[in-house]
This record gives sequence, structure tokens and C-alpha cells, in this order.
Amino acid sequence: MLQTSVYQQITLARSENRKMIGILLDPDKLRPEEVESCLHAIDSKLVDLLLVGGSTVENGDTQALVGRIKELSSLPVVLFPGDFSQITGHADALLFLNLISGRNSEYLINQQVKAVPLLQETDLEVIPTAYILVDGGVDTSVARVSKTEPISPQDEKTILNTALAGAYMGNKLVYLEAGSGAKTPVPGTLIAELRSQIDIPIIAGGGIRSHEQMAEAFESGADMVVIGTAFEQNPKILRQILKDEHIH
Ligand code: 1GP
Repeated sequence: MLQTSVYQQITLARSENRKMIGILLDPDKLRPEEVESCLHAIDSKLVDLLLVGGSTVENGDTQALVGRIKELSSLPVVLFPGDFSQITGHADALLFLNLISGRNSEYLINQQVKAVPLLQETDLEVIPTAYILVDGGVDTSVARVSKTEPISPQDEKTILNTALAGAYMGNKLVYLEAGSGAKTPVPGTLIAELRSQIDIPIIAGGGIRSHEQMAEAFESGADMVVIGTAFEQNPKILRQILKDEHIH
């Protein structure tokens, strides 16, 4: 167990205006035997946490991947699961996702109910998270698997009201998700508008491939940026994306 909870780490960083970087590792793509070389490419001084999860993952793969990561790394591991079967007590925390941009009851309540027996067997830190899909210009696996439509970034009012409803419902984080491999990340203007209306931490992810895109999300008020595909395709790119050390 970590001494400070992951959520406390996020809120502390927010209060100190210290931006956070999460790297997303997908158990469907990364094998446990590849973890060691993958972790070599991750500078633990620049990266704050590892997120683990995917839209479609074979049973047991997340457990094996998280187990291997915990053997080799001291970074906090946060589950970012596509479904309840990816929950494992080997991780430190769980983003308990409420897919509130969609209207599919499976991802609004059913998956959460199915998660309960697994949660009762672990002492995972559970972080209720308002998860909002914003159209990033490509069909994404999260939209396909969840059978929900992302909200158009032009429909700012609906996105803002959805996020605020998520906060009123008790969610402790808002995750603005353009989807893995998105063509365009969540616009900075949208993040900035949400930042002016909400006090809980904001995570932005999906389609972030450059330092400029990361900086735009941070300057607009995102507290954490999640990078998956860019790192997966070229681990060396991470140093270029994170080059500006003043973010830390
Ligand atoms: C996807 O937000 C994450 O759930 C990361 O997206 O893979 O496009 O970096 P990318």
C-alpha cells in the first residue's frame, strides 16, 4: 500500500499547480515479458503514474500485467478498466468509471454493480470518475465497445453540463476522453471552460502526441494528461513530449 492515496497525490499536485503525467499501458497489447524494457523508457522522475486498462482485454491479462509492473516499478498503478473483469487487487487504485456521456445502462450502473464482489476482496482505493467521451475525429474502441456516442466538442454546453452533473453526483475526477488514437485531442478551449466552472481535478487523454498538445491541455487547466498510443508506437517519443521540465 502507498503511504499517500493516489487521490491525495492528485489533489496535492493540483494545489501546488504541479501537472501530472499518466502513461496508459494496455494489457491487450503489452505482454508481461515486455514490461521490463517498456519501463526502461519511462522516466519515473517525469511520469507520475501508470494507468492500466483497455477496451477489450482477455480475462487474466490485466492481473498478470499489473503483477509484473509492481515487481519492477514503484510508480503507482491505477486501473483504468474497460470492464469489471479487469479489476485486480495488485494495483493501487481504480478509476471507478461512470460513462456519463453515454446512455448505456451497462456502463452507467451495471458494470459498477458487477465490480462490487471483486472490490470487496481487495483494498483498492476507489476513485469515482466522471468519464466523458468527446469526439476526437475517429471511431474509437471505447465508443464501439461501450455502444455509446461521443459528444461533439462543438457541443460545449452539453459537455460542461455533463461534467457538472458528474461532480454533483459525487465523482471526484473528470476524465475528458477523446479516445485512444484520437485524431484531435480534447480542445484546450473546452478544458479551460470546464476548469472555470469546476473545482475537482480534470484529466485529459486521447490523441496527445506532441509536447504542444500536452502543454495546451495543461495551460488550459488539465491537472493530468494521459498518453497511451504515442508511447506505445514509439517509446522514445516520450522524452520529446515531456521535454519541458518546468511542468514538474
Ligand atoms: C485513452 O486517453 C487514453 O483512453 C489515451 O489515449 O492512446 O490516444 O494516447 P491515446
